[in-house]
Amino acid sequence: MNLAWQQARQGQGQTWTNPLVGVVIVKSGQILAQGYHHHFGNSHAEIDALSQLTNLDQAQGATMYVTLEPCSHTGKTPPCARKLVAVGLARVVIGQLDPNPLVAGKGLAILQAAGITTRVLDQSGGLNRAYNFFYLHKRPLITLKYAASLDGKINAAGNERTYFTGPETQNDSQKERAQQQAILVGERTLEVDDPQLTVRKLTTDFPPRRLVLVRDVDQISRQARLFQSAAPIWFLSRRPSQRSWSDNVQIFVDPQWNPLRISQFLAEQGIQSLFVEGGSQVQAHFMAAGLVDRIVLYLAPLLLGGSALPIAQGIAAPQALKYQLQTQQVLGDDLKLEYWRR
Ligand code: AOF
Ligand code: ZN
Repeated sequence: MNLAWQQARQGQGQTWTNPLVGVVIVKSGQILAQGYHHHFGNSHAEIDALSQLTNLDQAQGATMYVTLEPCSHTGKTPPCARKLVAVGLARVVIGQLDPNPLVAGKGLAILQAAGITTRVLDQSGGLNRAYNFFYLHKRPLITLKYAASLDGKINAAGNERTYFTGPETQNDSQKERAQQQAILVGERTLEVDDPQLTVRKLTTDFPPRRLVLVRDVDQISRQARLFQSAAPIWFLSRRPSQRSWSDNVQIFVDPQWNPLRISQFLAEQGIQSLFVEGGSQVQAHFMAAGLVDRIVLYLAPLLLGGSALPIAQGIAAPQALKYQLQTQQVLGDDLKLEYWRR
């Protein structure tokens, strides 16, 4: 299964809302074939591995290690579980069951009904965290990212963009961004930072949707650097637009956009992960709504002091919310701390 997880990881960044899946086929102590899900819409991992065999007869009596329960549905491709039965596998070891209701146990049932020996390990290998979260909670996994000083401030006062973390942190936050299906900023961040919200050194065919929460989308400057890239932009506007926009821009109107509505909206769009980048007001609202599942905190070695803004200024969470430290990492002079909701 370790090898199958390694296979699966090769699809990183290319499977979009589909899961990373890897497969190893073994017979008489020998690896016959390996495979993985390469790209959204392409063959599933099981079919990729079977296609490596010189002759499908080799699969007769073999064992397949597959990181995710084989599918039972006809989607972009035919059901894998039926194919595994047809080629005569003797045994299938499954990393985790598929939480997607299209499959959810039905793939396993097909294998069992055909007399194939099965075993489910209930282990994900750390893969597909957003995918699993999405189907379990029916909403995207929400990560809040911010950089703070030692006195818990997030930026210097005023209307200027402040950069107090080092290049290693900048690099890492690019990597974090690349793994998200949607990233969100508020209107003020758009004005003050003028971010592009793109993934530089792009290694994915599926850049995150760039979401901007605005009062009135028609007030947004056309000169914003956001418009320099063709990656999708979704404006969440309280007011409808009277203007025309380029093809990569979509406008979603709701007079009462708030974290819960944003989360529900993204769930309807099938978006499994959201990265809330700023500013402090938007982040504070997500905290207050209890909608922060994961926090990425970059701690920089300085005191900003004075009138700098503290984290979550002005809005308190309704009760204390507990998080658990998952990883810690030194990034140059900064420290990265990753927390998950308990
Ligand atoms: C994948 N790759 O290797 C496996 C998947 O839209 P479809 O037809 O590609 O089906 C996507 C679903 O198929 C996915 O949510 C999961 O339930 C199942 N298994 N999907 O993209 C794979 N094994
Ligand atoms: Zn499949």
